[in-house]
Amino acid sequence: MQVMKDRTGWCCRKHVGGRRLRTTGAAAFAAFVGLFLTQCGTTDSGGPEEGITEVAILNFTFVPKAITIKQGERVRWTNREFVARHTVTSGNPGEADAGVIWDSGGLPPGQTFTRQFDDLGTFVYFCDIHENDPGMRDATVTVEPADVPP
Ligand SMILES: [Cu+2]
Repeated sequence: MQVMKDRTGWCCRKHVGGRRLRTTGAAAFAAFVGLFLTQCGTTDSGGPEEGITEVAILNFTFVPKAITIKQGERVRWTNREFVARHTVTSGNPGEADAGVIWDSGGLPPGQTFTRQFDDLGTFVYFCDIHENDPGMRDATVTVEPADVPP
């Protein structure tokens, strides 16, 4: 009899405790999902993305003109002109290496071109449309090993 009572009481407390735990867990999970969605939204709305370096194309110049990234990271060029189209073309204008590694083709204003750099080295590039503009040639992406401490 005594044992039965104890067992019942223990069972009830456990049951209540369990329900409370589940409620807390659900609230925590909802909060986690909310946080996750908020972070996703922030990323999608144009904030800085990890592993992507931004280069603007503005006033017939790549800005910044020389960047250094880690191996495996990406570079995203955005044409920020009002009218002019530009390209992001590897190599040097008029030389045999022009456009061999990559060539974005013509980018109208507002359009982006993204490329991942898996190979080490310094990659020179230019705009195939305005290759005689000083700001549109001799731009570089330097790729360093990912494990080099800053
Ligand atoms: Cu151009």
